[in-house]
Amino acid sequence: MTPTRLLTLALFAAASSPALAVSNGQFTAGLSHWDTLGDAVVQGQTLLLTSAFDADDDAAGNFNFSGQPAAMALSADGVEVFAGLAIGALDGDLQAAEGSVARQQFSVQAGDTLHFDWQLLTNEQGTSALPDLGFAVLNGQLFSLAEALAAQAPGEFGFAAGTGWQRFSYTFSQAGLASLAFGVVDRGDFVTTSALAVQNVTVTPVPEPAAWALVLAGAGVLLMARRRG
Ligand SMILES: [Ca+2]
Ligand SMILES: [Ca+2]
Repeated sequence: MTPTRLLTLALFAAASSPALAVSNGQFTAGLSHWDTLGDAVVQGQTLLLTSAFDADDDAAGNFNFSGQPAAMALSADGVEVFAGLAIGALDGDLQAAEGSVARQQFSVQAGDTLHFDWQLLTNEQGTSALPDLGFAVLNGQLFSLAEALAAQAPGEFGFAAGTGWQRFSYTFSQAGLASLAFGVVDRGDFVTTSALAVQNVTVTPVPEPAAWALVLAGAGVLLMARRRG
């Protein structure tokens, strides 16, 4: 095998391994490969999860997008359990009431990094605003993304306010099956809807050591060949 051929093969191996771990993370196939609870829809390439039970949740109009009601929190078949949490785990100073969740399991290698872009949207505003919560859960660990009170930017999808788009990143320390969930809950009461918008769920693979060893070996052989020539 020529040094150039070896290097080409090695570069191909480094670039192509392993395959992307998350299925339909761009939501181009709607909700395919995602398990959902409550009000979940895909609009464009954005997953939208709301805390709207029905049209009566909001004086500002109907913020239920799917026709499926938000699910109860503090219930054995409710929001926390579906997300891989203990009942009550989404409570703050005020109790979680109802909301929606999307989840997926996928395989990762140690060193792989999960990314997704998110934004909390809400109609909770002003002095009576309640701390509705947007959250993510990885392998049972809760990550509080934002409370509604942090939404100071203009909203999208008809919501009064939003946090603006932000990026979540997490690097796995161990290989295995990863359980990802994200969602949103009303807290303190059942009304005045909040939503979690999610885009671009991807896992960036760590290059496999064997592949990089081949790359370096190939580069070394090329250098030696050039010196001789
Ligand atoms: Ca609600
Ligand atoms: Ca609310």
